[in-house]
Amino acid sequence: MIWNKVETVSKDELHAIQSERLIKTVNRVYDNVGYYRKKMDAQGILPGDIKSIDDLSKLPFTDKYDLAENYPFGTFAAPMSEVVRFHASSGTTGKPKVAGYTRNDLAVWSECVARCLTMAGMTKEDMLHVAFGYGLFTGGFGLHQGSELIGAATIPVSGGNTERQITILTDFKPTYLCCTPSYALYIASELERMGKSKEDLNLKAGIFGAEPWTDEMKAEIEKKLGLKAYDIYGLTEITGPGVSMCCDENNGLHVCADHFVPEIINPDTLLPEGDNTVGELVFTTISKEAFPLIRYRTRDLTSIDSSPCACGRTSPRMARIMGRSDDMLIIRGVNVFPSQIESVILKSSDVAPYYMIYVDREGLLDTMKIKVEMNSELFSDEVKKIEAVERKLRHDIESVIGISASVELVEARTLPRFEGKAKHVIDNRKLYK
Ligand code: DLL
Repeated sequence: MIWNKVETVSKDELHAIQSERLIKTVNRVYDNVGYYRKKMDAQGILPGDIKSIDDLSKLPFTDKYDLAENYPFGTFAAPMSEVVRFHASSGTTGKPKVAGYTRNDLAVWSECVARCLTMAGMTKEDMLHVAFGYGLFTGGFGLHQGSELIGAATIPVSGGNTERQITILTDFKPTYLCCTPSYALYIASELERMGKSKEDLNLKAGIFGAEPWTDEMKAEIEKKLGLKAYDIYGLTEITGPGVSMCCDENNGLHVCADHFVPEIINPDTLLPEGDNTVGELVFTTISKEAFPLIRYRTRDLTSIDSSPCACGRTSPRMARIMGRSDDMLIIRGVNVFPSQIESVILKSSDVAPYYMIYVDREGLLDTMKIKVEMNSELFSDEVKKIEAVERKLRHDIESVIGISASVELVEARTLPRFEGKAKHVIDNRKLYK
């Protein structure tokens, strides 16, 4: 099932929609936002130079530092009288990134989330348990609005209070659950601890996102909660969740490209990359009124595939996010993504899917220690067996990331649990400001 026929238009039709909307957006920001006018003037570009979407790469990039400099509302392109909502996300720059929405911006966002939920097979007959946080974070409100637009019965549980989440899951018996993948795993383990199982639930599918996760984690969640897991992607600056979502074919996330135009660039040369090459994802919003963004550098690393999908949608698909360029750890000169370590841990049946990565610097040498929780069977085993599992994990991790790391198995339930986005890395080297 497809929510909106625009998801299946031909390449030429999409090109025409994108071109018309880009031209409107460029005029809007040039006329209303000093920041964009100055940047375009400095590069000698006038709105008239943008004649179609093919001219996108003539426009300057925007990044989180530009937003911090113009905090909180300096890049808004609508008067405050038109703004009806704010959301914000904390940034590494110290200032939150603030998004403003007009009534129409909220309608477009809901429409995109409705498309995503439909990709997961949700209809008005379904019931959605929303365990994403409600508040400045976009997760709760975003999924909520899309679900109501479809007409599904929507439960605004928000994050936290896991026992209450489980009571609602077992009593209301929702057919869909949405939250971060790490919280889904936590809910599964608490369910077990409370002496319940997936048989007490009625979940058909789960819609998970807001943080990087792996295929192994997907398989683990599906097994433990007895559902089919879908990946939803988005970021506050672009709209929130609903920028893209995977369909049943599970071969990438369909981007709502009639509203958010994706590009992949090489983060070093800033030049556009072709299809199926990994690089930094950049978005231009072409229908937003309050907070349009031109060529916004997300720092997320992925690739784009524009070939048609067997589901019938023609929208470009992004591969599962492999990490953020600013989450990437450089350890002894080697680039390491936490997701690489996670996939090794999740393949081992001797440990639980809970881990923390500690990075330190001793003298001039970077060190990395990975703490992983044992599962209860291993915990009751003899020390020799535990040491053998530690050795195997150390070996497997080294062969995936290319450098050595120490591995320590710790008792079950001793590492932190996360109700929102998980934070798996503690970097004590203080290399960055
Ligand atoms: O996390 C919006 C969201 C809410 C998406 C609920 C999906 C579900 P921010 O807090 O601004 O917004 O964080 C955006 O989270 O740039 C990615 O690095 C990461 N992220 C979001 N979705 C995914 C995903 C929301 N499916 C940042 N896979 C983004 C990997 C994701 N990373």
